[in-house]
Amino acid sequence: MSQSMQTLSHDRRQLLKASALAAAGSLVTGGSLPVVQADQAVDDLPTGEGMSWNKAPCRFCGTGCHVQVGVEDGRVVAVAGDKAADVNKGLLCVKGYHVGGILYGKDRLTEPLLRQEDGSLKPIEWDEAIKIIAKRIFDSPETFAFYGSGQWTIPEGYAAQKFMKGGLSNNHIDPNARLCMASAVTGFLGTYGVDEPAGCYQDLDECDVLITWGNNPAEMHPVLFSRVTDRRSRGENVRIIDIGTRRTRTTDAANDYLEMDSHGDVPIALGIMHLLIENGTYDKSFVEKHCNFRAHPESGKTLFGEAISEDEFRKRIAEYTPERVSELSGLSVEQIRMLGDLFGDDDVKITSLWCMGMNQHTMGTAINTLVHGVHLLSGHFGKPGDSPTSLTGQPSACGTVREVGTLAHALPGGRIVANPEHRQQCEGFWNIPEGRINATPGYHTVKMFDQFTIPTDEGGDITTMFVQVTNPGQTLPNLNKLFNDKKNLADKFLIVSDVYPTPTTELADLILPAAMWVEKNGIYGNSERRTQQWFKMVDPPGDARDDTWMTIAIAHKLFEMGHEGMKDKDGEFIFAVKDESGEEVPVWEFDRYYDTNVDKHLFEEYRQFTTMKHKNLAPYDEYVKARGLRWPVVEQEDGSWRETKFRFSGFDDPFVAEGEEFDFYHSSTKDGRAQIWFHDYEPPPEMPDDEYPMWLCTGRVLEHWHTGSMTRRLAPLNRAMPTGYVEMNMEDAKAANIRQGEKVIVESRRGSCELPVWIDGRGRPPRGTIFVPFFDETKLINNVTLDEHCPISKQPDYKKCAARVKKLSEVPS
Ligand SMILES: Nc1nc2c(c(=O)[nH]1)N[C@H]1C(S)=C(S)[C@@H](COP(=O)(O)OP(=O)(O)OC[C@H]3O[C@@H](n4cnc5c(=O)[nH]c(N)nc54)[C@H](O)[C@@H]3O)O[C@H]1N2
Ligand SMILES: Nc1nc2c(c(=O)[nH]1)N[C@H]1C(S)=C(S)[C@@H](COP(=O)(O)OP(=O)(O)OC[C@H]3O[C@@H](n4cnc5c(=O)[nH]c(N)nc54)[C@H](O)[C@@H]3O)O[C@H]1N2
Ligand code: SF4
Ligand SMILES: [Mo]
Repeated sequence: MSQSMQTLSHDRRQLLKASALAAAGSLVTGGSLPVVQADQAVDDLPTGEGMSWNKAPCRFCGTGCHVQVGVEDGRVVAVAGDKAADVNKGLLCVKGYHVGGILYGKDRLTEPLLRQEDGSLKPIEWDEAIKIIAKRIFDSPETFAFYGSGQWTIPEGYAAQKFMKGGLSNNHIDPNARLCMASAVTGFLGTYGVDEPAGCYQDLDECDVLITWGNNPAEMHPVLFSRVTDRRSRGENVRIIDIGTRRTRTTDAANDYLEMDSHGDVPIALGIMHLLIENGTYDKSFVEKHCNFRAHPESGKTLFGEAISEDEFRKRIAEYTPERVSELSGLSVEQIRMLGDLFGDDDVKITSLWCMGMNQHTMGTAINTLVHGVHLLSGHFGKPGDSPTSLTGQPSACGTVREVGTLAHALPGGRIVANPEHRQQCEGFWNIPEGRINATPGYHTVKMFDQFTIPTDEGGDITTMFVQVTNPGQTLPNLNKLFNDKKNLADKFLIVSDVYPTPTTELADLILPAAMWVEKNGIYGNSERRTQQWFKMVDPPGDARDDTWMTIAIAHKLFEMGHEGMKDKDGEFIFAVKDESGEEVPVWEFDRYYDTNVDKHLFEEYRQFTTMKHKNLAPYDEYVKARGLRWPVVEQEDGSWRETKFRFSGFDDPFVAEGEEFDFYHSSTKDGRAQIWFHDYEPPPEMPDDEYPMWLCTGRVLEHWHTGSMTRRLAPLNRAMPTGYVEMNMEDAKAANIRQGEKVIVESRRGSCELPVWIDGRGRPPRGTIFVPFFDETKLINNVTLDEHCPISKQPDYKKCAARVKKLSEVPS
């Protein structure tokens, strides 16, 4: 919590929170949409004495806007939207506008801190910290786990990946993106045989219809959403259809709002396909040439399923009549027919967007493949503006997690540990002995934390965990099961690298102060396959250091201790970096770390992995010049590098043979075709009942980034949104005699959380449903949420569980 809030008296704090809620509310009724600072776009950046400007991607969301960062006297003093950037053309949202301030919160972590037996924290030297970690790993390498992030830079994730899989022969590495993008990944793999969107943001400039499938881009990808709303202000006609479980700021901009029940997306997608077949309006020629039909075998669910015939598909989809779909989804028969007719119309270009509503879902893989299927079956695919586009949330969930493969089952460049050829290729690139990479996938996030918080003598076989750039003590689902028990387990050791104190550092045994954003070199990969590079511009505070350096320093300590895995085939350190004269640079010593560009060395090494899945990257120096490049990036005859906007489409993708219209060249059926899946609807694992009668959905707000660790330290953002709250429907509140601003308890079978009520606030949930954002570390809603997950992607469902709202007066004291 920020200093100023801690010192306020209780009463005054309540008053301030209530008035700030009201202020935030009035912004909404003003209908300003979205919050973009156009006047921040500057043509000629001021270059006063001593002031220098340089480019960087924004630290926050997966949109990947570029900012210009103004530095004076070693401090970031200004941030402006970057006009040269194709993503945002000079615009920023409120978070981007304030991003510079995240470096300067008063309570930055500045020295390593070791927890003492009495619970206090003692500052220690880096050397000691690195030794403690290396010793724990050396003593028990197989019970060590690395929990990382879609906010890792590409080199950070690559170093962690190589350290674990290429060094320790240990696959227990997984990122927070498991909670975020896992179902999108399995959806892409199941459909196209290869991950990540075919289209790009240009789809938003060219679509006639934009459908949001339960996401809220007006708040979560605001600059991207403004690309669409801006077209309207230029007189273009873009129809926005918002399918959601609650009204949001996106709804305010929509022509149609289709309110579905939780989990209603699955029957809706099935219903659209039913109508396309029934009405004969599907794209026969596209399907015949480019698609197969697919379903799970009877023996159980698998990522790639088995082939079914078109007749079989027709038979199964016949069951999803508009009437049945209406019952399952909560949409009216007319609304479902409207969607069916829309997709049956060849003359409109339709872009679908989705994010956490579809990914955080116990049918996450299924609904992802179904929405791809709707587009494939209708032929609304592969032309600018006509595209199924999954949006990514974190700034480098694509670049670092999905491409570098920092997941328990994956290897860089789309490879997997279970495939012997893939292991061999990686062992080759890394020049490590054959057989070093472990063939068994490690623990996925939920399992990893389960094993960490189960006592060792009861089978909890993860004993040391290193957490970088993520805050699981606030964001794991079901904290009482997966995190909070750590405090009673003396033999489990939690190492946390962060920039501020958080609920995770609260339980850490060793806290490492990290350098952040432009305090270090970095590379991110955004939601449209765009790889973006930046340079270090200012020094980190105190003794804070780069995350990549931490990993390399630990690896080198292990090397010194004689750990065989830290050597390559020639006995050299696996992270050896040579300068131009062939001299080894001791990059494990922090004062020598910037003698060379470690990011560039790691990136050039990593680049070799990327061609197998045709995700080719250009040399590092090309990214220094550009405001990001979308892969595949291929070298032209004249030596220049060309990016790709539309994959699989002959008119743009360099890997589609001349003259071909489409080629799904990583097809899982090896015939150049994409898969149209059938899945039967399955109800959510927990539904409201007499005891817990409300649906609880959780998510985000415009002003805050996830756990608020950075944005709650920015006064303007914190003032605009000072506290967590529970959104309630007016009628539900009336029925329970609950007043605006009143504090209530939201509880489920797993835990509870006290929150002020916001009736008909920024988001407006329908009767029987409530919504709680998770940014407020003083109000941990993840004590209440559910850890049930999709059986294929292992991504948990934070969007629905059964809960009840109690007045404080009803709670026995
Ligand atoms: N301001 C801000 N922007 C961010 C972030 C942030 O923290 N703050 N985080 C970034 C990250 S990492 C992510 S992942 C994205 C998330 O971006 P979004 O997914 O757009 O946002 P959420 O608030 O997580 O999702 C809330 C929505 O889930 C929908 N939902 C609930 N149940 C269902 C269902 O059964 N099916 C479907 N289809 N939808 C349902 C509801 O309609 C609800 O409005 O935002 C990114 N952008
Ligand atoms: N209830 C609920 N829970 C959710 C979700 C939901 O919708 N509902 N969504 C899930 C999703 S989609 C996501 S992506 C996750 C996000 O969950 P987290 O990743 O846990 O949340 P963040 O706040 O982004 O955590 C990033 C941490 O890194 C720190 N940090 C910033 N920069 C640096 C750096 O350079 N180095 C280091 N070492 N640390 C740094 C920040 O201070 C912060 O503590 O939450 C998941 N949890
Ligand atoms: S839309 Fe996302 S990337 Fe762009 S300025 Fe806002 S937070 Fe940053
Ligand atoms: Mo996310």
